[in-house]
Amino acid sequence: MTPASLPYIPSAGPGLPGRRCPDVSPAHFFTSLNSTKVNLFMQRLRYTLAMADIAVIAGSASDGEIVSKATSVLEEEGITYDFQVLSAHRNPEELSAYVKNSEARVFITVAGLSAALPGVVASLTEKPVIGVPVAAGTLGGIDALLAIAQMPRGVPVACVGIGNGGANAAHLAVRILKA
Ligand code: AIR
Repeated sequence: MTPASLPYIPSAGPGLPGRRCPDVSPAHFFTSLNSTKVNLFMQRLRYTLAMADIAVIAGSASDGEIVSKATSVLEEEGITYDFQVLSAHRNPEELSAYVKNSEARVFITVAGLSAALPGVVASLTEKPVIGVPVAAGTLGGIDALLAIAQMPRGVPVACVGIGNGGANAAHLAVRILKA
């Protein structure tokens, strides 16, 4: 797709240029702008959305397939959730702010490779954290599984399986909510 063939998005306010963007969703539009005001707005919006019972966080948009296995179960069960893509390695500050301000009662965290996300979330909250390993690289998800399961004492993460992990994470979260 050439830039000229992309949809044109008009300026969001004074000083912000209009631009051509491959993804016209509001979330992508706002995050793609490097403006303190807009980022602040996004941060507030995230906190508002964080009023859901469950927070689902993925390390990357590329984890979407596994995330949807979890969110499908939550939707079937009628459980409210908020979904964010926040990497422990790429967005540590945003992740910390989001977790600390979240009203969610359980966190479902999805990551592949050197999957620090579940452990980092568990270090930021005392609420239950479920980690879902993703088969993202050459090691078939074993790397993520071990990173999620081998947590130091006092920082627990409930680790589900590589294959059916997305769905089971949601089922476990629902059981925790009902306990
Ligand atoms: N990841 C992202 N930040 C830290 C890690 N470990 C994981 C994502 C994804 C994989 O790395 O959760 O499973 C590849 O991410 P990407 O964005 O390169 O496709």
